Amino acid sequence: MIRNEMNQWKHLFKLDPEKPISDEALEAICMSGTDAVMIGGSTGITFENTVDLLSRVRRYTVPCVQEISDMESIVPGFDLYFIPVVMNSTDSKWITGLHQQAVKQYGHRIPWDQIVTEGYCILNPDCTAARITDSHTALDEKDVAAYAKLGEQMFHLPVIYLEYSGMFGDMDKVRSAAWSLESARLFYGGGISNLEQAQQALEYADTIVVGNVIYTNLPSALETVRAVQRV
Ligand code: 1GP
Repeated sequence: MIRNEMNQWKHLFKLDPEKPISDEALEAICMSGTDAVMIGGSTGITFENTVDLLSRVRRYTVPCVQEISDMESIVPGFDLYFIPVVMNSTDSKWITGLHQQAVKQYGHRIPWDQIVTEGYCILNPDCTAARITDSHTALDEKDVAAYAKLGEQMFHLPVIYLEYSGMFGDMDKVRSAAWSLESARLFYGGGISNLEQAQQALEYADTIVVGNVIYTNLPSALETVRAVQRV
């Protein structure tokens, strides 16, 4: 079952439906050997651009998951739905607020066996996600480790996601999160733009998420997959 397979995933490409991608580039991403393609982003996500990208990715056999940032853009037909809970947001809307509204509205139709809740800890103060969620990003290694442990042990979240979107992060913080976890998977995303950075992040993270470099340097993006083929 795909949920169990997810526990083996080491590499994800994250595609932003707002950003154009050619058929050739999309084919290269989907055929790259990545474990799954995640579709999502912080701004400009609509039902239309999400369903369009999903249908293009479905030409290939690679698993495809949606990371939901907005209730209006939820599209049926993904393999899994990743729901961020932003643990270090100062606004409860991003911790349980929107989630409660979604359950209230769609509760009877939510495919719970396809839902994967991610305990986000956003660490790049300049990224869009940090600004939108008003996250408290001035965190040291112990803070990050405590968030990771809290997410795993108190909320039983299956995934802890250290988000540095747009910059390559502090690997000491990734290590401290990794060491504090027992069973949750540790996702790392942010600024991975070449094979070496992918390898560095994989020293501690279980799964790396590669996003922006797809749009700025496709060959380098594709090279990051080699990091998991060696591990
Ligand atoms: C963004 O964590 C992902 O949500 C990946 O970050 O776009 O910086 O690769 P980049």
